[in-house]
Amino acid sequence: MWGQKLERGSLHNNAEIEIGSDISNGGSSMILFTCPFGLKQGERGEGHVLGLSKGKVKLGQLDLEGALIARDQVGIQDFVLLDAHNSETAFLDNLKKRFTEDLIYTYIGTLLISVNPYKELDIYAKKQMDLYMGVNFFELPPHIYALADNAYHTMLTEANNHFILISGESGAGKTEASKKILQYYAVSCPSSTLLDTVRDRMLMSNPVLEAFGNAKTMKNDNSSRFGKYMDIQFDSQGDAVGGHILSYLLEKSRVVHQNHGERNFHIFYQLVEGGEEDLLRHLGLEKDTKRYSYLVQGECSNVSSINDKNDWKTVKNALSVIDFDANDIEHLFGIIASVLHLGNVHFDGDTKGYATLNSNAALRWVSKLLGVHVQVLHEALTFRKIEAKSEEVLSPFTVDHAIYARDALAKAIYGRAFTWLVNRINESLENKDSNRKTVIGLLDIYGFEVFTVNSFEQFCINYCNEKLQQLFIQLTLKAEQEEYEAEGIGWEPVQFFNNKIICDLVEEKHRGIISVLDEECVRPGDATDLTFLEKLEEKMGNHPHFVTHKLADKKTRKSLERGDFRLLHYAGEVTYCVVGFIDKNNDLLYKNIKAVMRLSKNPIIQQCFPATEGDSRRRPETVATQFKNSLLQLTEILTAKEAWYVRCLKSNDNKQPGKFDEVLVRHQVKYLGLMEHLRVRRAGFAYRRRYEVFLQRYKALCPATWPHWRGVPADGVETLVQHLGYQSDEYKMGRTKIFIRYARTLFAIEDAFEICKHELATKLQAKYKGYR
Ligand code: AD9
Ligand code: MG
Repeated sequence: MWGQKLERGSLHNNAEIEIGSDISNGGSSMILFTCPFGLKQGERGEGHVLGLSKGKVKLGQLDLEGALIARDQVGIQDFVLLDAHNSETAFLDNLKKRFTEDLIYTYIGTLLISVNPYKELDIYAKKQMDLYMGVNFFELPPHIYALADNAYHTMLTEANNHFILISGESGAGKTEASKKILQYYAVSCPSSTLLDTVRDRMLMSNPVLEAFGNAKTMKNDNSSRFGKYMDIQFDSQGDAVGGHILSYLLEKSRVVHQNHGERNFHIFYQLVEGGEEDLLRHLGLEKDTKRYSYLVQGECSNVSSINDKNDWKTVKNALSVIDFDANDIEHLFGIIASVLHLGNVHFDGDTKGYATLNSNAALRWVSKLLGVHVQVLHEALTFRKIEAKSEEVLSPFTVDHAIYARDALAKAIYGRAFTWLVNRINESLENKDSNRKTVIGLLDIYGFEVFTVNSFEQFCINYCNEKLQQLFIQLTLKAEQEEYEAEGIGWEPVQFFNNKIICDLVEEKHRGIISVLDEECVRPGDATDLTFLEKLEEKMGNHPHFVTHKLADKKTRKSLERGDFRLLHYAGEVTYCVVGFIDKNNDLLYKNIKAVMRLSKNPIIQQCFPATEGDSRRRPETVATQFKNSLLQLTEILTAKEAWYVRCLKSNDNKQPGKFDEVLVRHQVKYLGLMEHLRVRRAGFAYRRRYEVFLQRYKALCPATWPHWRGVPADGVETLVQHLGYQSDEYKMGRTKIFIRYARTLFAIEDAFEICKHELATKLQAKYKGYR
């Protein structure tokens, strides 16, 4: 029947269709058709077929009027079922086939691959959410909702914590995926009026954080410039009752500098373009982004895909849902406006080259909005306070120093206000009820990126992606294979590239790049970006993933500039320019500027610059080290949970709808380790449980194990699965666990369990009827 079109009306309820035997082997029971129940005439969609036995499909209650699309037109929806599972070309063909039909999702077992369509698809409406709710993973076509739903139901059944790791390079669709998951939970989980507030706030935290933490880059018009991990907390009934967000290293440098073709954070444009007249007047702003030095460097304030005016309204509304009152809003936007004014504070050199202010107007607005005295601020931006013996001496800044101090202040204000905002959102999402809670964590971090010039920020972002890839490898390829070995299950090891070597190169104590950088940052005297580079060359010169300009030709056959070094990352080569590494890693703010901020009358600034901060004599941790430690903590948070994966692929580099750039996608398939994952999945087992747990759950399905099994749990499980008629290739008995090869075997037993529960309940009801 495959490959041919059925006439309309030739299918009807409960008809049986012969299907290819490979489908029945793999456990998927899917048939695709153009006009399924629930879709309008002529609309194309995927429907599901219930029940599968011996190569025949029972169509259940679905109204299958319509024509079947031949299987080879839409590819295979789980790569585990792909015949040529070792062939990268077959893998790509399948992705492409599906992509061309707007089927952007494909599974490898329970891992979801998503290919960015760069166009709106009608697959995220309420009707699709309803369709996926509570349905077993492989019963419906692949979808981000299926993954979200499965994580949710597993969490409820097993009462444990989960996380969804969304990865892929910049612009691949991570943030969109994470929003879809959150929306799914918000709409699909049980509801009550009280909880609606929490739910709305969780949803509304997105536009706010995106406004303050996302920006247009050359890769993505809405690129995340911070990392975000969000726990969604559920109570034992499955209600979403609260949330908590952890944010990681915001790219603050963007506040004061943007490369050509890029923008500052969205919020600045939203405020200037969308802000109400009264508000703008109050903040001293003009309705013209070109007036502000911090907004014009990229020369692209207008972006066709972005509507700043509308987004402003969304953000204002979202802030009110998150419980910001008029005062908060006034103070928060006072800070945003003060940053814009600060950028317009310019300096001239006097005869000795010292900085003088060339106009007072901008500075007066800064001082008004931040609630600090204008003279004190003026002094802090043009003089440095040096403590000499018991005296304090004022030393004048050169113009360069003054600009440096001004920019450092702008970055500090924005960065700290962002942290304040995250904390404030967390307060509004907090659930104070101490009931038992389980969580699903959503990780959406900036993706791997390579620009023409790459700096400290790209170094941190790409290091972070190395860490996530390492986590993926550890949890899937490595742990999976080690478990088979430990359980004594016969196993042919799958070779894969382990990027631990690159993680070590960056983060190893005393020896990694971050350590070398930190050493240069504290070295008194003449440390510069170039001396840092020399130290790197000295220490890492021979490392297979590090390239200096001296060795560039030999290792990668591409030459390097003197001030550059190159890392051979898991996802490709990146050349980093060392200029700014030391400064950005130190992230110092002059003491007297901090002191001025501590006197601020703006309540948010007061919280951002607490009085206690100045007390410590200890040198604060550097930016890279703080980041490294926060990633370490994140890894610990994640490894304590059960993992689900969404691997996002970028379809092309031009943000073009429907274009599938094969070379680009092939590269991503390769470095993400998808082929290796498929190999492990195919040869491996979809499900495993400790004997005790398995027996406890399913013992009612076999008279010999119900209500109690009086022997060794492994024997009980063997008796149980024999009773259920498992074939020898369907499962393996390990040392402590049973391993089940196919998801369908598991679903069958779950279905049987549900029926059995129901029968038991009915019997019990009948038995006790007379007692009521
Ligand atoms: V970055 O690392 O933060 O720079 P992301 O987060 O991976 O990157 P994002 O989710 O922002 O990428 O997606 C980029 C753009 O692709 C979006 O703005 C959409 O225009 C487009 N996109 C991504 N996913 C989808 C989708 N499922 N449907 C339609 C999509 N468009
Ligand atoms: Mg993103």
